[in-house]
Amino acid sequence: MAREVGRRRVRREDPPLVTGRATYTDDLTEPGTVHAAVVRSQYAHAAIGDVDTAAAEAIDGVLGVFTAADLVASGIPGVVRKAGPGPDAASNDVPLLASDRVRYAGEAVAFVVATDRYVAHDAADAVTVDAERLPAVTDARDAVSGDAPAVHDERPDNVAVETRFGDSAATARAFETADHVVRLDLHNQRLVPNAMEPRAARAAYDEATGRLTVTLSTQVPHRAGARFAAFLGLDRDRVRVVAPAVGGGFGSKGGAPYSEGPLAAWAAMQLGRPVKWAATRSESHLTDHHGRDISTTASLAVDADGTFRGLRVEGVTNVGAYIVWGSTAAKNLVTLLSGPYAIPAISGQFIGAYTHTVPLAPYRGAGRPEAIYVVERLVDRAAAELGLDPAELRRRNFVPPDAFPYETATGSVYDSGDYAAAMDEALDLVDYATVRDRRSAARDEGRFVGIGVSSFVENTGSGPGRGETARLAFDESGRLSAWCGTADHGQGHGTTFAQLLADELGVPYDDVDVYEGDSDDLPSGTGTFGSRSAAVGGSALVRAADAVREQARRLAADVLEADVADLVFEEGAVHVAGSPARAVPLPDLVERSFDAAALPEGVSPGLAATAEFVPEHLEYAFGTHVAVVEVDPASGEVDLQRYVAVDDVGTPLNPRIVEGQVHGGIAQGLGQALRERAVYDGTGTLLTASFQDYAMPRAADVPELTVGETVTPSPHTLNGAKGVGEGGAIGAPPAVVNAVVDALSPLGVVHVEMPLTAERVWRAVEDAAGD
Ligand code: MCN
Repeated sequence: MAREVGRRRVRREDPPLVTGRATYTDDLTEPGTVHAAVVRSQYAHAAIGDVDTAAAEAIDGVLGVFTAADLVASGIPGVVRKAGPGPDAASNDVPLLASDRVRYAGEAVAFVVATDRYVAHDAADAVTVDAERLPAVTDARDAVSGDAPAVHDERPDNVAVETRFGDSAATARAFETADHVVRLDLHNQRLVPNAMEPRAARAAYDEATGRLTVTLSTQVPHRAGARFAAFLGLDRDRVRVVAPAVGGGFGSKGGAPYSEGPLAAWAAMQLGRPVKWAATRSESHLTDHHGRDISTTASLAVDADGTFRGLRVEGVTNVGAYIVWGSTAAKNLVTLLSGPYAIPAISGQFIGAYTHTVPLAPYRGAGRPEAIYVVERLVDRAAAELGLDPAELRRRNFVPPDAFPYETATGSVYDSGDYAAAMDEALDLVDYATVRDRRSAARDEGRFVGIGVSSFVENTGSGPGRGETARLAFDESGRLSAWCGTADHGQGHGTTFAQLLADELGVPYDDVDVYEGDSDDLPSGTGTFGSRSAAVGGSALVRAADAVREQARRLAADVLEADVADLVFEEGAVHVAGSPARAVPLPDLVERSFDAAALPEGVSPGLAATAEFVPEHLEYAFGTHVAVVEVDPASGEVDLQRYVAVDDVGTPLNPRIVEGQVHGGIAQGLGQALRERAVYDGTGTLLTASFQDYAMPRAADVPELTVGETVTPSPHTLNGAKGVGEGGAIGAPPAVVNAVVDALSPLGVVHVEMPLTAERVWRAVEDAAGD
């Protein structure tokens, strides 16, 4: 049988998704469902007095208007605990509904339920909140300057988390003895996650069974179930969370403690009616936890021959009004500061600052793009100052292929890689030498062509210790059903996992059905984030397949009258070792497994197994991306002419899906590099609260992408896979910024802050001319 893994199968999940037939949470319209809307703070910072709900309650069709006082009166906590960012973070609870203070514009103050969605929104408008506006701070550095309003009275310095890392003495020695030091101040701007489908929840409580069913647009059904149970004081097994079709998440639906789902569940229990809430697009902009927002000052110590000696990074992260996952990004950032390079000494400090902005959470890459941006901008700066070719400088410092496993100065252990091979492939694909020649020729004509390289490494798999569960079962017709605790929300697990299992068990691809997204299906599950599903979920499936093969061998031993130890499972049949003709095909064994009379003693009917894979390590995917641009210094317009990406994701299960993931990531990375930015004004009002003001990349902004690969399997996963979901968003921003700075270097431009809008590029040119 031809191998399925490695085939470029078209995604089986696409037909319903692209023809509008998929069911998302907000499509659920069971009779009896009532609708919720949220009263939100207009102000970023205000003291809250009376919340007057009388006018709203008087509206026909309104079933309830709930405030923080109602939650407390009903005996539930009124807060969700922060998501546990670790011992280095200050602790805070996130209120479900604000009571005495609001801390960001859009924070929930009251929850309205009505028979009709429009009535619910009208009623929300009719609630009057007695709010005394207070001064706000939205910039992280301002927040910790000692001269800013306190976001939480108990932390007047606004420091939410503080992390020191690395050996500062070793770094100091490297800086003292190195030939050169290059330094850059960078800001990695705040982004809105912008999933296609805004967040949504529908909750129904069944009095008879005492079970709550929450249909939720989520990346983590099991985790969400645990959160709902804890919040409502229900036993964990009384809560079922189902994720139907989920229109993307990018981290924003990864289990952060949002208010609306738990409130819908609580209201459903109070009212005895199923309650549905779905965010409007503006609510998404205002309240989906944002990403990035880290300012750094970074220096690289480098010798004249280009050898990297040390790296020092100090940064301030804007965690927003509550620390939700705020230190995760900083932690990922620190662990990746070596990039793909051997840098002997790395140290620094990060502060997470509270501000009057929506909380920060992981967003595609979650600290990894921020780290690689710092490193890759510094590497290009060093190349420019040393007069070295940027690709050559990278090559001289890559961790060599014979050095794996390689432990970096910040404690990450890279599993496997050949970083130069990936870069060489990318340089070949873009035809680096020719582009560099064209760039020189263009300069002679007064045109500004630039080429930017970015090489990266990224931790994937979300290990160690965070496992995944999978279950396999054949039915009597011979079809294989697979359940996995990962939760597809656009990645194509149904296709890739079926391919994986087809090979593992020698069954036709079309006979494998993959199910995810229902917490009732499996005793435990972790979910989909951190590019972990292929590596960790895939390994759990392989382990379950191992167990099924073992069962098949035991059944075959009876049929073949052979010792189990002499039997081999191969190509969908069990045969006696050395005698392939003495074989029983799997379909026969499946049939036999349901014949109780034929089963050996102690063997239960059916071929089925549940297994867990708990990774002990992370897997480090890597790659090199190259952008070619032409910049018009008079207008500041950037013309992205070519984009080449070479990603090494270990063993690709489905290269077409890998490519699709790389494309998607690059589109988001280009969005960050060129267009997107969440902007708060000084009062804490989000100025970019709609697509009119927040510039998402469109199809026309993404050039034809040339995607290549190298393949270095991970020794840590059972299928050789590393993750791919975030690589594009990591590689693209530095590739584009490096290209634009390269193009403008003859004009003295050394840096342009993202997003590289025409105005910013033009100003950078003007500023350089004025220097
Ligand atoms: N894959 C593969 N071979 C590999 C690695 C992955 O064929 N060696 C396939 C997988 O089987 C899966 C897809 O590629 O179908 C992505 O796999 P993986 O890298 O394991 O990532 P996850 O499935 O765990 O998805 C999470 C990742 C993250 S962290 C973000 S953010 C992101 C991303 O996926 N958000 C997405 N891609 C997204 N794609 C869509 N459409 N929507 C999102 O919200």
